[in-house]
Amino acid sequence: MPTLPPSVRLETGQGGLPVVRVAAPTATAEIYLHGAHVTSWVPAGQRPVLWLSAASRFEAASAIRGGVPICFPWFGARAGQPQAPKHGFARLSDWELVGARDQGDDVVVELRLTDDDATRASAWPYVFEATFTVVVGTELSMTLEVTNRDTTEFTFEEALHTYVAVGDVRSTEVTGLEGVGYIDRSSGPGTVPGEPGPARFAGPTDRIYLATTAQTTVRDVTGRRSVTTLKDGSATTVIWNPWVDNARALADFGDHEWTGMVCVETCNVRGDRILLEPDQSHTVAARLAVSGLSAP
Ligand code: TA6
Repeated sequence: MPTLPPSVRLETGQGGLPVVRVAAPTATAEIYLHGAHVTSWVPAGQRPVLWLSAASRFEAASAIRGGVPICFPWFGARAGQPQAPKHGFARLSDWELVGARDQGDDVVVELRLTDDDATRASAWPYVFEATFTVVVGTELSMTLEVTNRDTTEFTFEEALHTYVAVGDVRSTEVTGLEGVGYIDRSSGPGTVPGEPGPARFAGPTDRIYLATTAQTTVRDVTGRRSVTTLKDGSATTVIWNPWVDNARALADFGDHEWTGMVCVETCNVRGDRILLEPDQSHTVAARLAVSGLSAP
């Protein structure tokens, strides 16, 4: 167990799972070791920025519903491997707490996941090291670095599957993806041409925007605030809201909770997946900032 500064405590969280509780001068946060899952970030004077389902399971066999699940080393279903867990094994794995430190008014927490017998027997059997660094402050910065420790090349997909809390998704828009083509998973596998305006939500929405490194902003009109995501090392952005029927179908998602969230995910998936030769590393990062709503 690493030595922790007074701003960081390792405690027992929901379901008896270990949780890192951070109290920085400018924000609080919670990070479960199960999945290296950031479940809460609350900058001083703000409401929680991350959405977390009241129906979430907190148990070893399940992913936490809300916060920031890490999808790795594949996204969605694993092609040809129906038994493989959706979105990879990282969000179901127990990560190691490597250390934590104060950095000015911010707090830095570092977690690590490496291959083990279970991952080597999985649909992605490679030797790897993944480090997840979270900086908690007026911004929330999350950086996932993956290193190939194997003797052969490998490819992987990844997503920081961020659930943003909003006042009402029906009056929320996401800017920054104008003109970017996307795969509309609600309607079919083909790529749809980009739209001139912001993304708005009027039904089930599950879109994979390919080849975009752009910053996005969630403009939450009802909640009267904006949440901006600046990304680095990411070529794909996914947005998701399940709407009525899909939310009902998910056991760990309250029937009426869909109005209060939208996922804006910093990813490298499908054609944007990452190839690493032995000893090479790749880093993907998302930096979230919150502000009052400015005029469009
Ligand atoms: O990122 C969008 C998505 O892949 C959707 O298709 C939707 O199913 C969502 O993730 C949640 O997946 P989960 O496995 O957590 O239920």
